[in-house]
Amino acid sequence: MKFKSDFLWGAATAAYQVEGAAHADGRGDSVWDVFCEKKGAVLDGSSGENACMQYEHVEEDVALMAQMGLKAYRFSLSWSRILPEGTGEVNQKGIDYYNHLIDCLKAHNIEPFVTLYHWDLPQALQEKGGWLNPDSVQWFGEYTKIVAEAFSDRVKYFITFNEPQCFIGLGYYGTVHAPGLNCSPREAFLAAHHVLMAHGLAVKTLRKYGKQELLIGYAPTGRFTYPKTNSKEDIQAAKDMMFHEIAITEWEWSMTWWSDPVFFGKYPEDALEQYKGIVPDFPEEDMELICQPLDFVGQNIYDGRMVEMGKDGKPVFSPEPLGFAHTHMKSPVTPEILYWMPQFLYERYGKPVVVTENGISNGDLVSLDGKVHDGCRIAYLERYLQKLGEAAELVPVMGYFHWSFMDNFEWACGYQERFGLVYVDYPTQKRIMKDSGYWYADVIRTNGECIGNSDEYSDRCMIIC
Ligand code: GCO
Repeated sequence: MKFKSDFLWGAATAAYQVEGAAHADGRGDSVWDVFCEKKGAVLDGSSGENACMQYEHVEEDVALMAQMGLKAYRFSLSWSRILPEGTGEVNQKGIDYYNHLIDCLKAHNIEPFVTLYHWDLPQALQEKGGWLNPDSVQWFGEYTKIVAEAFSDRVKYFITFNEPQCFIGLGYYGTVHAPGLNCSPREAFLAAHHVLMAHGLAVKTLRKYGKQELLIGYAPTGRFTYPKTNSKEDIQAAKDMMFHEIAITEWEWSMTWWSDPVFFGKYPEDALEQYKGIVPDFPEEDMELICQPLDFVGQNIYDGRMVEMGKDGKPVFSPEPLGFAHTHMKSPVTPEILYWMPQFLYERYGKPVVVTENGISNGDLVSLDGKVHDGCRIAYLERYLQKLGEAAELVPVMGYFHWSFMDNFEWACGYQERFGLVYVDYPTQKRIMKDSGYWYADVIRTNGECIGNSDEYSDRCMIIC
């Protein structure tokens, strides 16, 4: 058996992408509510105002998860639903909503995997400077304490931050995501540092106020690489590129800038050297706070780039062959990344690995038979999961979360990209389990044994990537 018998087969979503009910029951605005109002900010002019209305479809959605046989559901909490002003008064209706979701999941034996922060800072806190304000660390601590007290009797798994690379890289440093600040490099380093401190404080707070022994992780992303061949040189080249070169050239997208401090208590030396004079001088106590023991290495992994050892002993990217497969969103399809990344992560950080996100956007459409024959997603998943299975034979891999459980609001791309195992017809809020959802149910039921034997599905699948 490739996957352990208690392997966590899951699927993921995020609050702003699925909940809707953006102005219901006392929820305060988040930075995304405000950002979506800016003309041109979101491709189709949409927002998460209604999204999938999971707020009103909890039972139906959890029933679909149960039908799929999900062992775990990863979702995030909307901070401004719980604390409309970010700090201070708690909105009981927000707590009630998550209690209901958690209870429904538990009733179906689905493990809730709670992400504290998936990009939706309360707008009230953004107006005080957001992550640029050093107080943001304490704001996050206060929010985490409320979460621990309210939910940790039933929730065992927590993730602090989702992809800080994106909300700092695209939202602070850049303008593509909320709040779209376009700040200076020094400010971006500062905001990033506060986020890392908030992560550390959240871990401490969860451990202190948790009502049971909790399993805590973090879900960053990064620019990933894999070796062109199995040679020692190419493997080394892939690691050099990912762990060193990328942190030097693109710190905000690198893995090591965001994960080394969390696991080692220090920023990567070579990158620090590169950005000398721009990175503020951070005191040692900050680094100690950031570095709290974690129970697993969570990582969102979609794709990577192939690397080989150059003639001068320096790593180089290998060119993509013509016609290389890409998703609807134009991301490369590189299944090898789920073979190599768990090994690289385990080797560097020494903790069991959880793939906290992986999946494909596809141009899904409903066939005349009323079904969604998303053969392309099955082909993608089959290849990726086969590679994950090979990795799981070599290093500890605890779980896999498909992004996404259902189609949803894809940030600045609006509703144009469909990532779900469940199709959502937004005007009617009707859900249709896609072929990939039925296929994933088989994967879960057989604990991965059916991967590689999907003829039954490929026969009836139309490929519309
Ligand atoms: C991310 C986020 C998700 C996205 C998904 C597809 O990884 O960017 O966690 O919210 O929707 O990744 O782009």
